[in-house]
Amino acid sequence: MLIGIVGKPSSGKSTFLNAISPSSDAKTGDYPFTTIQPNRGTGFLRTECVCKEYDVEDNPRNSTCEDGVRLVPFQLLDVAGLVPGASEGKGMGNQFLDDLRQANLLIHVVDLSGSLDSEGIPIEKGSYDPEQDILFLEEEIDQWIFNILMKDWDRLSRKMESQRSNQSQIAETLAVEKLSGLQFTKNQIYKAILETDMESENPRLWTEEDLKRLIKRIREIGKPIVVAGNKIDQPQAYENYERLKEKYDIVPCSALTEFILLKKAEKGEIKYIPGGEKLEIIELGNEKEKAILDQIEEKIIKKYGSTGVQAVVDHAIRDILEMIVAYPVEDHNKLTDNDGRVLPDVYMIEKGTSAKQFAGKIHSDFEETFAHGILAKTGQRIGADHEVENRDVIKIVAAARKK
Ligand SMILES: Nc1nc2c(ncn2[C@@H]2O[C@H](COP(=O)(O)OP(=O)(O)OP(=O)(O)O)[C@@H](O)[C@H]2O)c(=O)[nH]1
Ligand SMILES: [Mg+2]
Repeated sequence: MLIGIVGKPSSGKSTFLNAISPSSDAKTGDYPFTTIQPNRGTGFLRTECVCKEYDVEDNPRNSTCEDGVRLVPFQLLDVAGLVPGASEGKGMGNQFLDDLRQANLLIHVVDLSGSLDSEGIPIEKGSYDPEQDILFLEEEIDQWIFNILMKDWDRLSRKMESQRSNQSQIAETLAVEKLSGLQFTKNQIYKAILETDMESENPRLWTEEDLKRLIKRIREIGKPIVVAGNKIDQPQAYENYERLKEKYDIVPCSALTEFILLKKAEKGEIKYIPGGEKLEIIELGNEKEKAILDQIEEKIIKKYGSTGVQAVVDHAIRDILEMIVAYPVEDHNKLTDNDGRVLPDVYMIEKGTSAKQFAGKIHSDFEETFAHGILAKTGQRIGADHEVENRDVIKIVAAARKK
């Protein structure tokens, strides 16, 4: 799974990446376009591991387990800043968004303190309304997708007209010929077509306005945007958050604070679990340092519950993408793979995934050869359509491969 990090210059995208991905060391700076080439990273979803429930010592392979917390990795991509008019070539343009074709979701990092203009240039603190960023970024992303769809639209719409395609076939054609590279599936496109009042059944008669509404809906379904209200450590951010949270789904955060805490924990100065609700000061360093940490505790952790960075990711993966986790094993009694590793792997899957689809995630051959599954908890046999539940441990039994 890939999550893209987008936003205007200097909103804190690279800082956010560094705060969420321990292996990342992306360059950050208080001037626009610090990032030009995309930075990659790995983030982790923190889930309660099943090892405690089964009372086993696990031996993870595709993930890690720390004190009963299973860290499930996912990929992150931090790209160059986006400014209004990017789709017409302003700023760095939006060509670099092509790197985000594979993204399942976008995190929009917004400067909630309102201290940067729309192009990321520092201005008087609190003088910019962050709502503008939420609106323009959606427009630019939609325009990017629109431009991809419009390349060759004449030919494609004529083809669908001549084939007298129905809505399901239109969705199929759009998916296969245009939008699958952007991770949009036929089902998502079909849903969007049904939910959007198109002027005509015939795509060639769709107006530009129709197409824009359709794209917006496809994007909302297939590449949702989660707003990370960043820089809550700054003045005015709280007021902006209180005002905007009524209207938008925003998770308040301070990427810089999370990053500072992680570094201090690495040095052993504090005890801090990433995304944690509390920090424990071990070595005080000096009084000034202690005062900074006290401020962080008082003004951020106590006020907002955490620095919010992990909360953004949790909200994105659990609530918006509706991902759950499940553990495949070879031996459902010992919970091991063929090499005797206990609970080696865990997979993030969409809620509603069937046992057969889950099998296909583990190994593409498995979806075809799926015979049945066995639930470790009960020993119950499950069929292809059985819906996998969060934290299930499952043995997949494959039939001999069809020739
Ligand atoms: N106070 C405060 N500053 C932050 C926070 N997050 C990032 N910054 C600062 O904002 C500036 C820009 O951060 P970057 O992470 O480089 O921003 P960016 O969005 O990657 O910028 P570009 O790569 O230029 O598009 C840096 O000086 C960061 O230290 C935050 O949560 N609070
Ligand atoms: Mg950057």
